[in-house]
Amino acid sequence: MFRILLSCLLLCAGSAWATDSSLAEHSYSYDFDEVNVNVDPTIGNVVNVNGVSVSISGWADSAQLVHGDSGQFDRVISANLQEVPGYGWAVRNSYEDENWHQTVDNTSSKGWQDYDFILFSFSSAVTLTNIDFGWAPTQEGSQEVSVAALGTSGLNALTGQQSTWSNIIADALSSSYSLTHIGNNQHTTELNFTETARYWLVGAYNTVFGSVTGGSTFNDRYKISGINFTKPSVLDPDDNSTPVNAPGTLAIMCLSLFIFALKRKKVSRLTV
Ligand SMILES: [Ca+2]
Ligand SMILES: [Ca+2]
Repeated sequence: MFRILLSCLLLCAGSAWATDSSLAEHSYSYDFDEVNVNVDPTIGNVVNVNGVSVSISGWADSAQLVHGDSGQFDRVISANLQEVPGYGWAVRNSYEDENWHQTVDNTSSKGWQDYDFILFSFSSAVTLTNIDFGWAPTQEGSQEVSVAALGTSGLNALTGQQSTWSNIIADALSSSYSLTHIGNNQHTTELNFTETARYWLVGAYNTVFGSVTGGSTFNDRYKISGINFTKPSVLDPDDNSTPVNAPGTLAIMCLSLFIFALKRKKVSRLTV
């Protein structure tokens, strides 16, 4: 009987695991209706997107490393974010004046090579799937964007403000993509990440993150108007079908089998 009970318990545990592994994904859009400028999405003016808190912060390599700087001021430090109404969000790094027509860019009228990035922080791990752009000067050359999914070490390197972009994404999944024109002042980029992360860097094309075939550097500048992301969830509320291996159903089955086994043993004793 103990064997039967043990088998039932193992069956229940195994089936519960099978149910958890069949995760569904939900897609969400964040179009900056509300914005919390912070590295920590749970602090400040918390913005909730279907149960996920999101915040944004600006970053650029516009400070000099103590040792080993290339002469292009390679150290990544925080930068200001600025909304350009009707177009999207941009970064104003420490080189740029307040009244400029701001963009997320790798261009500089002063000849510096610096890359603006926006960090998206999420309260739980998500997969970034699309980036929307409110403006991009495609007449100035092909427009590309770089993206990285940061882990804890990358986040610490970023917020420590003593690292280069190469240091920050050393352990991260990263890639670069072309922008696709979809309408007047509207561009989008579809990403192909399958992993989840709480921290996503999105910024001006930097080949350290990955190269785009036929891409062009130091001519990328745009405003970011929104992102799409997916979040894994255990149960799909839109799915009305009854799970075959529901743990509750299995628990009842196990209990029935256990009672049946108990009765059978009693009968066996009486017939001896
Ligand atoms: Ca720089
Ligand atoms: Ca380009």
